[in-house]
Amino acid sequence: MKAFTALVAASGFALVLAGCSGQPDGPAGPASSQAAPATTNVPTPKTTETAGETAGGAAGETGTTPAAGDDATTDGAATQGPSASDAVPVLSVEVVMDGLDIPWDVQLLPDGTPLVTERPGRLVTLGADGGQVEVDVDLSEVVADGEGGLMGLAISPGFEQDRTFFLCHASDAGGATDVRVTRWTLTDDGLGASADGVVVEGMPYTTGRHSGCRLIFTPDGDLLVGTGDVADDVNPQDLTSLGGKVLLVTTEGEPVDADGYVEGADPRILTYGHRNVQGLALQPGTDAIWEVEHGPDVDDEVNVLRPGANYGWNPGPGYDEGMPMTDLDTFPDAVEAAWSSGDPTHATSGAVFLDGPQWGAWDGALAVAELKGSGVTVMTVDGEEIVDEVRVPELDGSHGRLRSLTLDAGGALWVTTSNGGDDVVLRVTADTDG
Ligand SMILES: [Ca+2]
Repeated sequence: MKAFTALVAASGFALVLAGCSGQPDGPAGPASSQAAPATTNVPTPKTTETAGETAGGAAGETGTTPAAGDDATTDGAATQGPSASDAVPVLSVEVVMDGLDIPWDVQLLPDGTPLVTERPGRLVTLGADGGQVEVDVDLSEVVADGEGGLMGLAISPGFEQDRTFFLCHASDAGGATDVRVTRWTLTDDGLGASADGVVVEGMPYTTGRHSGCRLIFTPDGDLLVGTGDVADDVNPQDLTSLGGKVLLVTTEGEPVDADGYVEGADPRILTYGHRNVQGLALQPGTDAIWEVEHGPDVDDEVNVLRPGANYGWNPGPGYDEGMPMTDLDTFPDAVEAAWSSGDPTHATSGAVFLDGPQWGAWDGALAVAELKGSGVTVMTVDGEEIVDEVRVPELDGSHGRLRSLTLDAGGALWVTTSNGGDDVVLRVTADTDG
């Protein structure tokens, strides 16, 4: 951690995470966050056979058993201590939005209103009457194919002033298809949006496979962008390619440190050697960025990011998926994963740190969603070590494949499903009093 802190300090990338919930909202708490329904509204399980990760039939983490309820992880209750505050919480699960098609990301505006990206290229919200409505925005440049399409979403930390949000998506606006981050302005009524420029372009794209593309803000107001290797054997270790990386840029797309983090690299590259970054999460109370990526047939990874570090994926030549996720033989300095799934993979996707006393024993733990595993695993963290893991029983196989996790200002957990039809957005509240 010292080395990380030194690198962070040297780069001017000072993380101040007090009170950070991993959700880039402003301080205004949504009124709705405290108005959690008291009922345990667990809907009819939607675990029927559905499309894989992609309609295009990509393999690997795309999975052919989306509702299998992978049970490779432990299922016991965490035992952290005797006090009530250390109790494992009881969760209430509410369906907030439904009838969606691969809702890739959900983020909350400062007033608590959700914005949801659907991978085919739609942006959906809740209107003033609480009804579900598609945002009127021209997303015709979005290329939706396989795993690619409209993916990550981040709300500006200054949204109340600038009404700005950011999208990460495949695009044909530049001629050849690439993956890019674009900036948008939401109308005052929240029902429309207009384009406000390109932040990062030229992230590679091939078939849609391994397209990334997770966005989160740092507490300094800069953007972290998790990218995929697009199933190309060169990208992860190619320091001129933006594929298989985590990028750190300003909201104008400039490198936060003009000198960069990796010698000889594009200065926007914070870390490299990733396969397909699916989750990024800021750890409350520390200066650590955690990252989740898909392994091939084995070894999904959870990593703690250190600026400039190599995370060891090098599938060449010929995109050999038998190569290790962290190739220490070739790259002795590569950073080993904080957690690895082993065999089989769960197709770990979104991640967020749970934060708030209502989470009891899980307060401060890393929650990781699983596509193939069709659930959420809560990983108890001690510093940079994962010391325990437990599957969340209320979400274990209950809603099929789960994609993204976001914490709202009140500490409730928002979850998107990824079943490829009649998908939902869930809001999960915790209680340790019962
Ligand atoms: Ca690795």
